[in-house]
Amino acid sequence: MKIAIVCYPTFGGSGVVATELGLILSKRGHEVHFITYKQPVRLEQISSKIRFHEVNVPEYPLFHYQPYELALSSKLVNVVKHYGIELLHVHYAIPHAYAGYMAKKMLEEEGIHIPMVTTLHGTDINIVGNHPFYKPAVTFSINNSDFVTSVSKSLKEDTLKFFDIRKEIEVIPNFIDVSKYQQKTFTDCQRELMAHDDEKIITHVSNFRKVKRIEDVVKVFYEVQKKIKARLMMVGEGPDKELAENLVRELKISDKVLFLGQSNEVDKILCFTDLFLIPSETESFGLAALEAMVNSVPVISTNTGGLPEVNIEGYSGYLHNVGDISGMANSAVKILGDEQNLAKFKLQAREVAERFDINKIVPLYEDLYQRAIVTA
Ligand code: GMT
Repeated sequence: MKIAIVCYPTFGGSGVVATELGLILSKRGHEVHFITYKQPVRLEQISSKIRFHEVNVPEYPLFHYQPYELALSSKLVNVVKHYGIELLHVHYAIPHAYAGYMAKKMLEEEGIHIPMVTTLHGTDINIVGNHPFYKPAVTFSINNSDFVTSVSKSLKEDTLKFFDIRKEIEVIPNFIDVSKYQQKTFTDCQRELMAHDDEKIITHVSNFRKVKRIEDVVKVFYEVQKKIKARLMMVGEGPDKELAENLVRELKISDKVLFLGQSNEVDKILCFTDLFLIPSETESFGLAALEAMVNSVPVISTNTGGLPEVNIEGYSGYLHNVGDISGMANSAVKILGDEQNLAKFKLQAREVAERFDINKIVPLYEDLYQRAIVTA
């Protein structure tokens, strides 16, 4: 198949899912064209089966806001026509499905009928979509997609609850390439540069947005380090970083907390991590938790959104209500405080992650694409 993928090219989340999906589809013989404003972070290899088309938005002084959707839909029309694309897979209802719909309509004028699959990742539904201002555009974009998928059951339920949806939503969970994490080369980890042998390493990775509640990460760690020798690795950049840094100083734990910034080496950090914290307000899925688990790292998370579909209570980790600092800290101590228990949770975290192996999930997309192409 010849597939065009539209996504955000950013670190983490939907951008990573879309990029990894495109890469594996190309390895399985499909031709994949990425269309976005910047080369996606994980799209390292361009080949005859993988192309990248950059969306440029011409600057016109007349426009107060430069029209990205217009530029994207025009780019989509050109790429579909010139490369004989058979299917559009857009990640995010707005603005991508919105622009995709316009492209479809323009192509229909020329007698070209192309199906559009929209994957919902959460932020557009739970945060942006729920803002009444964007509601009509999100509803329209979903209802006018040919096929719609969501990354968790919980996100599907939320979408049906918040919007007037006439389309069937199929759940296709996010995935991880388990084969990339087969051998743990602990010697490469350089654990000793990060912590002493008798200290446990706790990690948080996110874009430090408000929804991630990174102050809760610091508060939970503060409680844990009173009982267990530990260090906290904070990986990422974002608007709430300063708040967390201030809190660390206030609590006088600066010597135990490292802010590592944005990193391309998250797997290396996870390799020496003992426990992962993700106390988010909501997560449609929680890819960061899955990335921790495939590295055999147990997870303490909140019990909102799709997190309970990824982190299994009492098995791969523990789940608590949003803001339940003492609950999360107690569970962390329960896992870290007993070496045998920690070893058991590490194995179990890995076992759960394997259920989301890319080779189990990608055929679900291929099957959907085939159905979409046949019905176009
Ligand atoms: O969580 C973020 O800030 C990034 C966001 C995105 O759009 O990339 O992540 C969303 O999509 C991911 C991939 O499907 C999910 O794993 C995240 O849970 C989801 N984030 C939220 O729902 C807050």
